[in-house]
Amino acid sequence: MSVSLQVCFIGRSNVGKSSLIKALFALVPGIEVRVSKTPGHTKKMNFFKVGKAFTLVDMPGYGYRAPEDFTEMVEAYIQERRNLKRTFLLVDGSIGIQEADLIAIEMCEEFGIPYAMVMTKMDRSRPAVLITQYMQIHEFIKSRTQGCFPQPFIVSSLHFSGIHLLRCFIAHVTGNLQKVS
Ligand SMILES: Nc1nc2c(ncn2[C@@H]2O[C@H](COP(=O)(O)OP(=O)(O)OP(=O)(O)O)[C@@H](O)[C@H]2O)c(=O)[nH]1
Ligand SMILES: [Mg+2]
Repeated sequence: MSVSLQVCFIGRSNVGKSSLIKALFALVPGIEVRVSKTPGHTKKMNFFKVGKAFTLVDMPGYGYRAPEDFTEMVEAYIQERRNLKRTFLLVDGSIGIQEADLIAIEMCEEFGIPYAMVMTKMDRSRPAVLITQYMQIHEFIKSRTQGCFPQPFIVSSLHFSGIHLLRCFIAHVTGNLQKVS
């Protein structure tokens, strides 16, 4: 039996993982993602199938109010990583990389999994703050990571900014971008 290709979303609690999945694929039948103002809302890994194309994996958040079994649950999944094509590590665009993110980054680096950073909630920051954060994250990726895709995505799930580009990237990494002749 073939297992669907997967992409997963990790990040601190409340960074916007579930909201991003909703913004990306809410029109797909069966994708009903729960989001909440309360950090630590997603307690278990949730798998959402996008038809037969691929599966999205919504992770519980780490850091504040993370589930107690977070490390075992997520590390076990990441280590096994059958058919995991890309991991998206979400960072709050208005505050940048935090201490807790460094642990997640280390985990991705240690297990050698290809990952990309996504700056969330871009609607909350003034353009000057956003560009400063972007440059800092860009510099961090360049100087301190090996397995990270070189350019961070910038998104707002509220305003749907940057969503189309990320959707195309996911289609690309899962081999679903149709060739146009
Ligand atoms: N302004 C703004 N708010 C957002 C955006 N994305 C998410 N939020 C808000 O941030 C809060 C947390 O969103 P979730 O998507 O539940 O965050 P999460 O990372 O899944 O959180 P946990 O499951 O608790 O780890 C909610 O109140 C969302 O409405 C965004 O792009 N812009
Ligand atoms: Mg969630």
